[in-house]
Amino acid sequence: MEQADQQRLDRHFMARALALTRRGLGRSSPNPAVGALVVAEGRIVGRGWHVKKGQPHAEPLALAQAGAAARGATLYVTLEPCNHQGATPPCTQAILRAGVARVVYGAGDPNPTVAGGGGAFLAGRGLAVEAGVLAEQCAFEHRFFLTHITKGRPHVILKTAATLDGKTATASGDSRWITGPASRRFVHRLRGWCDCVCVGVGTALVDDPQLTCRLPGGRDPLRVIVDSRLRIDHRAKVFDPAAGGGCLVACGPLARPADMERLRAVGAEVLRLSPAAGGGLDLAELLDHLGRRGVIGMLLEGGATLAWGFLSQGLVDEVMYFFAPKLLGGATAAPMLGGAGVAAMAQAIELGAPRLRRFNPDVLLWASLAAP
Ligand code: AOF
Ligand code: ZN
Repeated sequence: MEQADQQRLDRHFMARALALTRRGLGRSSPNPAVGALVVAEGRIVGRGWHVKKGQPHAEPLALAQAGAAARGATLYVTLEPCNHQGATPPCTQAILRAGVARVVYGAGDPNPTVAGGGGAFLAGRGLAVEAGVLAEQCAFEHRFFLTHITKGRPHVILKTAATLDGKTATASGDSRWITGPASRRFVHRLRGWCDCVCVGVGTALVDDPQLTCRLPGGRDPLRVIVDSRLRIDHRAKVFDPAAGGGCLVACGPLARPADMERLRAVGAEVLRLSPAAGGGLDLAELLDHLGRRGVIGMLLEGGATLAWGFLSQGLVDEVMYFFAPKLLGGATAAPMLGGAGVAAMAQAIELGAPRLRRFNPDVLLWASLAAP
C-alpha cells in the first residue's frame, strides 16, 4: 500500500478508536479511558475500551473479541500500551500472545510506572510500531489522565455561562437561565465526565445547586464547595444524601470547629486549607488532596471570585465559556471573573486559539491556557 493511503487509513481507524474512549470517560478514573480496535484486512474485528481501574485495559478486551483474527492484524490504541504489571497484566504481553503484526498508537504514556515504553518494547520484539497517529486528538481526549499523571492533581476546566455583555446574573442576582437547554444538557454531560464539580460558597448560597449529573444513566460527580468560613447551610441541596459521588467542603483557618461538625453530621467531608500567599485559600492544596484520592478531572462552575482564585494561582487548564445571545447591562451585575485582576495588559492570562461550538442559540468558546 502507498504510504499516503496507509496514513489515511491509520488516521481513520484511530478516529474510530477515539470514539470508543467516550464510553469509559468519567468512569475509568484515575485511569485513562483508552480505546482500542483490532483491524484485519481492512475490517474491524475487535473493539475494547477501559471501563474502570482493576478491570482489563482496552487492548486485551479488543484482542479477546478479535480472537484468532488478531493474528497478523493491526491494533489501534489511543494511548501507548502499558508494559507493566499493575492492577492487570501488561498489555504488551497480551499483544505478543495474540500475534498482532502492527501496533498503531496515539499519545505516549508518561506514567513512570508503566515501565519504559510499551512501544519500544514491542518494536524490539519485531512488531511494526507506529507512534503519534492523531497524537494531538488522543492527548486531548486523555488530558485528564495526562494532567493527573504529570502534575499529581486533577485537570481543571473553568466553565462559565454568560450573556454577550459578559454578565453571569442580573444586578439583583437572577441567573436562571442564561443559556438554553442544549448548552445546559452539555454541561450535565461534562459533569458526568469530570470526577468532581467545584463551586464557591457565594454560588452555593445564591443558587442552591445540586451539582449532580441529571442525564439518564449519568454518574454524579464528587461535589466540592470552597467556603472559607463555613457559611453554607447544612440543609443545602448539595448535601442531599440521595445524590452519589459524595460532598467535600474546603474551609480556611478561621472556620469554627462547631461548623465543621455541623457539616460532617450531614455526611460531608470537611477539609481545612492553608491561606494562599496572595490572599484567599491555597487551592493547590485542595487539588493535591483530590489528586491523591484519584480525582483526575474537575469542572469549576463558579463563581467569579473562586474562578479568579484558581486562575491567579495558575491552576486552570482550560476554559469553557458559553455565551447566550442576550444583554443584561448593569454596572453592578455579576461579571465573569472577580478578584483583583491583572494590572497591565502585558500580564493578561493568555489562552490558546479557542475552538467554537454551537449549542443553539448559544455559542461555546473553548480554549486551553497557553503553556507558561
Ligand atoms: C493501557 N491500556 O486501557 C489503559 C492504560 O493499574 P492498572 O494496571 O490498571 O494500570 C494503570 C495504568 O495503565 C495507567 O496509569 C496508565 O498509565 C495505563 N493505562 N494502559 O495500555 C489501557 N487504561
Ligand atoms: Zn495496559
